[in-house]
Amino acid sequence: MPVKRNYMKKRGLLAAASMISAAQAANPGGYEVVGDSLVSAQMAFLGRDGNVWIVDKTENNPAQINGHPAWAAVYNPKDNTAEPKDVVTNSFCAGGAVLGDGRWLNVGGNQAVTHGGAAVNDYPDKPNPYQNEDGGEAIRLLDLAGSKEWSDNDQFMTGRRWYPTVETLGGGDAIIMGGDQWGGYINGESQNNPTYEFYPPRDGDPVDFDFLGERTMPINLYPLAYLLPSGRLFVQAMYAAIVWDIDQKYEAKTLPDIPHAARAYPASGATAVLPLTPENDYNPSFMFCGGQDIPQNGWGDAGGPGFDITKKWADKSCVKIQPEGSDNPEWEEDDELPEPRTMGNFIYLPNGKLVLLNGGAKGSAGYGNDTWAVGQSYADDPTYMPLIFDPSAPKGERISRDGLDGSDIARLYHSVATLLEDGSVWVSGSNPNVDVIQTPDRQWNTDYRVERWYPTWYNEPRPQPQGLPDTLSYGGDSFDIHLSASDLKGDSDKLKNVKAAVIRPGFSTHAMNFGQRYLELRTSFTATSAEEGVLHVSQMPNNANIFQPGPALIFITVDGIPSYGHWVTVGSGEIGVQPTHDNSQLPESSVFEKSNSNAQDSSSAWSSTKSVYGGLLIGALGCVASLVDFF
Ligand SMILES: [Cu+2]
Repeated sequence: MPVKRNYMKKRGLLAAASMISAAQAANPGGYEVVGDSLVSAQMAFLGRDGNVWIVDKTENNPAQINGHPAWAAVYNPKDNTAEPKDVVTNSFCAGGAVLGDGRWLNVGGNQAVTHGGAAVNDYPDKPNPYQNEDGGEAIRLLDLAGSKEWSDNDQFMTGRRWYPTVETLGGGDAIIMGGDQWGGYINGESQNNPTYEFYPPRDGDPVDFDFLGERTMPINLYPLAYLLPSGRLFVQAMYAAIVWDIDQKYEAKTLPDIPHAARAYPASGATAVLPLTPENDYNPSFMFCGGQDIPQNGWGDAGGPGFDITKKWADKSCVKIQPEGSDNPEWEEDDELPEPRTMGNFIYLPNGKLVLLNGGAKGSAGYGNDTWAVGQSYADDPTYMPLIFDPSAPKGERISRDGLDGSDIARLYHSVATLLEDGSVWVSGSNPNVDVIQTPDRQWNTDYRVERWYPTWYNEPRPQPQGLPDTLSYGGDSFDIHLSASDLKGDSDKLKNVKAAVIRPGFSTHAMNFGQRYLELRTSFTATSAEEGVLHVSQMPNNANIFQPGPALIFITVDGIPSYGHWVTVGSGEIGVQPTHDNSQLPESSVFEKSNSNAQDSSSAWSSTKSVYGGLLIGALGCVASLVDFF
C-alpha cells in the first residue's frame, strides 16, 4: 500500500493555522506553498474527483511504488495529501487530453532509462533500477469512473512519439500528432514522425502530415493544434500556421506566418484559445504570448542550441488570429507582456480572465550538460510575477498586476498549472534536469513544492447557485438556476451582471494545457423579487467542435465573483457522433418592478430582453424602449 504523505503534518503549528482557514487565502492575489507533489509535476490535470493527477518522466523520485521510484501521483487539494501511482512505461514528455467518455489519455514518451536518464538499452547487462518499460509508443489510460489506476503497456500507437500533441475532437476521440522518435532539444529529419493518428484508432492510421516536415523544422515538436468549429484543425509550428482538413486530408487555408518569434516547444510561448462567447459567436481566436526569437537555422540540433541560450532574452509580444470566419485572416498584435517570457502558462479563471504564470525571462525549454547551462537548465531569470489578461478590456488595458504578488519559487522547464474547483490555481513542477537533483543552493533543482495561487477575489463570499445541471447537451432546452438574495447581495438587478461559464482546465504540460477552453453560455433572467431571481441558461451551442465533449466545470459569476465550479458532462458521455438539438430558446429577461410586486409581468415597462447578451432572442415589441433601462 502506498503511504500517504501529509505535508501539513510536517509543518506543525503553521499547518494547523492554515487548515482552520482552509477556505480563505492568507494572501489573495498571491501564492501559498501548500504541499508536496511526491513526483516532479511534469504533467498534471484536474480530475473529476477534484484531485490533481500528476505524471512525471521516469526518474529517481524518492517516493516509491511497487518496489521502484514512482513517476506518477495523485494530489488531493482539499487536504493537501498525495500518494504515488504506478505507471509502467517512461512517460517522458508525453501528450495528453481528456476524452469524450471522461477517460484521460496520455501518450508517447521515451525508451526505458536508468540513473541520469541514460538509456537502459545502452548497457549490455541492461540494468533497470527504475523498473520502467519503453514509453515511445505507449497509450496510457486513466478511468476516474473505474479503477482510478493507470492502464499502461497494453495498447500502442503506430509509431514512436516523443513530444506529441493531443487534441480532443468533436466526437470525443482524440487526434495524436507529431513528435519525434528519440527525443532531444529539437526535432531532426532522421527521427521525425510527421504523421498523425487517432485514439481510438481509425482505419488509415497513421496519416502523413507534411506540415511537420522541412517547412516547420526544427520547431515543430508539440505542434500547437486546436479544433475549429468547422471540424478542421488550426496548426502552428515554427513560423507557419495553417487550417488542416482532417477528413479530406488537405491544407484548407495557408495563414500568414506568426510574427516576432517561434512559439512552439522549446521556444514555448504561452498559448490560449480566447474565451468563446455569444459576442464573438463562439468563433475562436488563438493567442500566443512570448516565446523565443531565433532564426529557423539557429536552433542547433537535438543535443542543444549550441550557444548560451540562457543569456538570450525571451520574446514579449502577444499576437492572435481568428482562422475561420473570413477569407484572409491576419495576425493581430495584442498588448505586450511587461517582461519577456518563455514557458509562460495561461490558465482560465472562472470570470473570463486568464492568469499567466510560470516560466523564465531568458532562454528556452530544455536542459543539458552544457558548460553554459544554469545547472542543467536552458532557461534562467524565472518570472515570479503572475499577470492577469482580460480579453474583454480595451486594447492597451488588458494586462494588469493590480493586487498581485509573486512567488519565490522558480517554475522553469517541466512545470505545470491547472485551475481548481474553487477558482484558485494549482502550480507545481520545475525540473530542468536529466534526473532528480536537490543540491542545496543550486540553480535550478527538482522542485516538489505545490503552490496555490489565489485570485484577488478568492476570499469574497461566493454565489451558491441552486439547480446546476450534471450534464450539458449540444442545443436543447434551457435550464434554470436559482440565485438567492445573498448570492445577489439583496439586489436582483445584479442578475444583469451574471455570467455562466463552462471551463475545461485541460492537461497541463510544457506551458500548454491541452484541451483548455472557456465557453460563456447564453443567459437571460427573471427577477422574482427585489432581492433574488432565476437565471435562464442555454445548453452548449449545437456544434460539438466548438467545445468538445467530456467533463468540464460550470461556474456562475455574479459581479465578477464566481461560484465554486460544478462538474458537468458535456455531450453524451460517450465517444461517437454527439447528439445535437436546436439551440436553446431563452425566456425574455425581466427585472423586478420596484413599485409593483408583480415581477412576472413581462409587459411591464421594466421588462426587457437580454438579446444583447443572449443573441438568440428576437426582441419582442416594447423591448427596444426598455433596453434603455439597461445601458
Ligand atoms: Cu519535456
